[in-house]
Amino acid sequence: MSPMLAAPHPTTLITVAPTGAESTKEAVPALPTTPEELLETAVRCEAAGAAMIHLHIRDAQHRPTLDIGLLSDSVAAIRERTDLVVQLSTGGSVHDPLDQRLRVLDAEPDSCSLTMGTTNFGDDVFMNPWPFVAELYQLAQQREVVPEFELFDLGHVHALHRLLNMFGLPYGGQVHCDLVMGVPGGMPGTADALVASVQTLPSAVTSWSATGIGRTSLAVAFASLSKGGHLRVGMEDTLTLARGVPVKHNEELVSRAAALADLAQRPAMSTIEARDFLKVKARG
Ligand code: KMH
Ligand code: ZN
Repeated sequence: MSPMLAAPHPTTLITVAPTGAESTKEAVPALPTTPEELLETAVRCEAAGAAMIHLHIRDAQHRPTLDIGLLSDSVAAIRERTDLVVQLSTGGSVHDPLDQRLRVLDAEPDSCSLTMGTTNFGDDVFMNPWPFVAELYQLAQQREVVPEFELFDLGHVHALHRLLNMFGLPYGGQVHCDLVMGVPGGMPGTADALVASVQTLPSAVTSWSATGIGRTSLAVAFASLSKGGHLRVGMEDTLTLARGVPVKHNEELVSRAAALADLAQRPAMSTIEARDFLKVKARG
């Protein structure tokens, strides 16, 4: 007898990661870095089908910052103008100290990213030592913030097993992961690597998305949809729509993801559904 195929979720959670910490405004003028640009981006991406925003913010000089006042202002502004699930990056930039990254939760987001291990990151190192991961996770549980586990490598999947075994489920009881694929130093952005990761996810995982860096974006999106996963897109990860065609606005990447989700007959999830799907806390 052939094994039962689990039905994929009928809709697709689309997360937009509009800015990141790596590209400079000088090199990429279309990158949303000011509060006004971020807000406009959030509104347009929600209309195009995004239900969650993964947020890195910049200071007045367009440099990455973890300033709590600025983070709190961004969270409040996006909550006021959209119904997007607001996820703050706790990864920050490769230069951010661990104690500042822990303090991101003071800005009271709905969700926070939580990377499951140290990884080479181009010429840099993205530091996520185990004690930091464990502390951030327990802080997210206490603050009732839903983590999204960022998995850059197969070893990170193994670390997620360890974390859940040691500290139990996150706030809300759902376990949502994001495969970040194609980072130079992490796993490649291929269907084979995606399948290998998904096959070893802990049984407690209730949903996962995937994003492919740079040119791996489409291959990863197709692989994710065909394996029943969700999508993350945005200029944090991808700056071109095709070879030589720069992204002019994050909305283009979200619209393309929504079109792929439609083709897969799993249309974009609404923000209302996403809040229930991820079991984020109702905040004022
Ligand atoms: N900027 C990278 C070093 C996250 O947001 O949590 C880390 C990153 C992951 O973007
Ligand atoms: Zn990020």
